[in-house]
Amino acid sequence: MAKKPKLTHRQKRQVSTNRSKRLAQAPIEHDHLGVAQPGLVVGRFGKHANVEDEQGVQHKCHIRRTINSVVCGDSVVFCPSISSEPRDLGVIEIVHDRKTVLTRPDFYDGVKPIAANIDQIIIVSSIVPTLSPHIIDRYLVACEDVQIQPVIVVNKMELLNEEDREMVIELLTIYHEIGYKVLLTSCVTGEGIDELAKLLTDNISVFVGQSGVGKSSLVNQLLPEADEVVGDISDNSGLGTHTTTTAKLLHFTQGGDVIDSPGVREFSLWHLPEEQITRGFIEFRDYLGGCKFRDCKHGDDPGCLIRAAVIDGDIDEARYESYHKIIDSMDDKRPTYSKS
Ligand SMILES: Nc1nc2c(ncn2[C@@H]2O[C@H](COP(=O)(O)OP(=O)(O)O)[C@@H](O)[C@H]2O)c(=O)[nH]1
Ligand SMILES: [Mg+2]
Ligand SMILES: [Zn+2]
Repeated sequence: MAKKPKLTHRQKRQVSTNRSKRLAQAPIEHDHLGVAQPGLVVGRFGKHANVEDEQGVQHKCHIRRTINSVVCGDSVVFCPSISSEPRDLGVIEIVHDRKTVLTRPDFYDGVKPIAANIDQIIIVSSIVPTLSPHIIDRYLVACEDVQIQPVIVVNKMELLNEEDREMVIELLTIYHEIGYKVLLTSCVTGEGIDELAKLLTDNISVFVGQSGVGKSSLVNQLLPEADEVVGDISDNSGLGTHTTTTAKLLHFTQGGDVIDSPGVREFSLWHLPEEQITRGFIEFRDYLGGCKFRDCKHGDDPGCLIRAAVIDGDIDEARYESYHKIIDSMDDKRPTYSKS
């Protein structure tokens, strides 16, 4: 495939202006539309979206073509269809500014939004085969980048004996110390489920984590329609996940919402610049700007404050190693593109 020519900002603006002018001239069908009202986007598929009104009723809607993007979690103004004809849809008129936005890197379009107004990201890990703090660290960096509060959940805890349990708790102490919420859960014994439910109440959350750690199982415990997410698009099918971002927002029984989609689960950090990864280790922030050299890599560079803090025991050594492992892996993770 030919490489897409890069448009300048001026060119992009021109295209956008022309498009808006053309669409403004297009006739708008109003006959079947009711009064404009607030709504929440709970489903997104193809050119349509499902919007929930304040009574909890869902309306299938078109999206005004002048609107840049609509994703699950968006707060909108929409006109429902008042016609009895099923093919007459409502229309989303306005998308309110987003508090937060979860994005996905896309080669053609840069960074694409996949979900909006998320309050917290539940990072789920499991103690089988082994707990990987490094994977938790990767997710934490991504959460810090989008500035959404993370919660660390370690699931399948009932599989551990007392001794191993102590070890896992010890391993997680560092996360607690640097300010993160940590929750131990089990879908088998119910450990931590009430606490998790409390954290989810009044928030829009997303669950991320590797396949098999128990994300669906945890979500299902708290949904009124328990089989809503079971048998969902396979986490590891790898099929179509780059072309579609079908997402849905579901309500928990005790309050709070979850947004689920393959795109959300893919949420990763290969597109981040190095400085952003450094800032993603929140306990490093106190030292940033203090290293002797401006381009310090925080390795064995002379006069590195971060390394000094590790030696002094003020920064956890495992987190420091994790940081370098991420930096080292970044080049491999950027997909090679030009081959196609
Ligand atoms: N022993 C144990 N197994 C669990 C627990 N939670 C989930 N599982 C099992 O782990 C497997 C993967 O769970 P699933 O929810 O599909 O994980 P997902 O890929 O992260 O959505 C399933 O066989 C679940 O029954 C738990 O707390 N303890
Ligand atoms: Mg699942
Ligand atoms: Zn340094």
